[in-house]
Amino acid sequence: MSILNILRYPDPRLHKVAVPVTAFDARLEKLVADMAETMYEAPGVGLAASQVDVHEQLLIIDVTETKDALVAYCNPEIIWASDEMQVYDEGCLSVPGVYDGVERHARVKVRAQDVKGAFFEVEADGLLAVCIQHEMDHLKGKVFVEYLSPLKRNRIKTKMLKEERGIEREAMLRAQGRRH
Ligand code: K2U
Ligand code: ZN
Repeated sequence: MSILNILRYPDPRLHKVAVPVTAFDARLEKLVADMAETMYEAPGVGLAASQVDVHEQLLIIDVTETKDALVAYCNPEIIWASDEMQVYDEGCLSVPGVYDGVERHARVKVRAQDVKGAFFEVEADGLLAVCIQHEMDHLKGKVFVEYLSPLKRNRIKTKMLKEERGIEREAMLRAQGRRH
């Protein structure tokens, strides 16, 4: 298994719309395994394929404390959503260090396919409901900061770009065997 590179906002690839999964094969199973290793190492409770620059409708989630209940959702669709909404302080592995309130449906019912292509349905509330909606946004090319005000979003974009420049400078200096 491999740790995959997670795209960082505002990378434009995060806004690509994912295409349906059509091949339920060994490649897909390895991708799920690599995404799982990447998610647990981050650490996170969810990860969308879009975040690792694979633009197929695939997401993985494990909200358990024991980290032993991974579920892969291929071609997920929300088939019911509650009128009741809830605000949750969200984060994102593509926007490290940023947390803010986002309002979403409190409960959702999702239909998806597993890695073998078999259909299943999940009724979710709480953190699972938030995570499913957050990850499905990624498959539509949407990052949670887009729910925030333009002022907050621009400040986050500036902060992330500044950090990215610092990371690239560090990498260049390491490559040259020097620091500062
Ligand atoms: O998409 C991602 O980057 C994965 C998120 C999933 C998530 C976002 C918002 C709310 C719940 C889950 C990461 O897991 S962010 C880290 C995290 C961990 C525990 C709870 C909330 C966020
Ligand atoms: Zn995210």
